Amino acid sequence: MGFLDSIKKAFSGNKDSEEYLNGFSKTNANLGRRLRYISSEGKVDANEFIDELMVALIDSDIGFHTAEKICNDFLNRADYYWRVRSKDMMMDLLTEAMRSVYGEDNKETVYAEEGPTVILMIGVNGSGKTTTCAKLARRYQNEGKKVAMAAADTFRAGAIDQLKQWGERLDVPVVAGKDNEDPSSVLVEACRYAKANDIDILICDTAGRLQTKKNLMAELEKMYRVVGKEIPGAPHNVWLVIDANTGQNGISQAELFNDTAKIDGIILTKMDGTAKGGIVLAIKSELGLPVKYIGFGEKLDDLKEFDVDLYLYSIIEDFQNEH
Ligand SMILES: Nc1nc2c(ncn2[C@@H]2O[C@H](COP(=O)(O)OP(=O)(O)O)[C@@H](O)[C@H]2O)c(=O)[nH]1
Ligand SMILES: [Mg+2]
Repeated sequence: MGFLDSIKKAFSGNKDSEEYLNGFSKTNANLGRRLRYISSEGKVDANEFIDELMVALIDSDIGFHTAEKICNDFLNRADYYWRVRSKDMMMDLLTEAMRSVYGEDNKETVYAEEGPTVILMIGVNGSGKTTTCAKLARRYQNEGKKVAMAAADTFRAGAIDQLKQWGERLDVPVVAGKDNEDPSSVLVEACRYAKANDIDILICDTAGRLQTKKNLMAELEKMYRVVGKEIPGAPHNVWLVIDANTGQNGISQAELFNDTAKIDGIILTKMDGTAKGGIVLAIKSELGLPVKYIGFGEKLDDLKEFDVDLYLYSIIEDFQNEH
């Protein structure tokens, strides 16, 4: 069985396959369609093929360096087969090259052995942090966990009420401070609440100010320190939320945060509105950070765990269409 067949099989058997295909439909319509065109039997020249492949990958926001890695990996694999130039074989080798450049999924979610597990959500304003807190709360609730949320974004007007409203809808307690209160003091209060109420998972929504590296570092360090004092080992998971539409700018944001403080994973939101789904590969290969979840919409259930095989198949699926 070829590589493409194996991910197609994984795709068909997965419960999230339909949401993935819908969520990545714009990327697929762009990348998958173009791959279909450039891999068609007519193309004879390897250089011409690689040039077009580079452009198609970059247009999906895979990023120059990662696109180059994929092309080189592909060429190494394709060398022997080049003369055969079967369309399916090309695609087989290309998806295998993408999978290989993605590498291994290197980080599992960490759960506290005892007491509350703390998840800290960070990221710039508008990236989707508050909405994603609610979506995560729903997921953990569905798993039978006792969940609480902390409204530690005390800077953005309306942010506290927004989280409180989600809390009411979900029937999840929200520990909130007052506007302009120090976010760290809200986190302390939330940790104490979680300990006193046997909470399994505490999800903390934080402020997302774009600021200088030095201030950002000081603010994040303080937050990590105070929760670590209240609950040993906390924050167990720090997830950076990025709006997929921001493309290469999102990668720069991730770089800034990653240089500044410990980040365990990325949550990419608003994938439903963009053709730039290649950003997943760029984040993993350029920053070494795994994508944990993908946001496919504004509703509570529109958050799916990231799965690399499902992802790869969904962004190139259109390749298989006959037109
Ligand atoms: N289409 C879509 N919209 C989203 C997604 N995630 C968040 N949003 C919307 O993006 C906007 C900003 O989200 P919010 O959670 O307030 O961002 P925050 O400032 O980082 O807390 C809101 O209108 C959300 O409904 C997603 O995955 N898809
Ligand atoms: Mg918010």
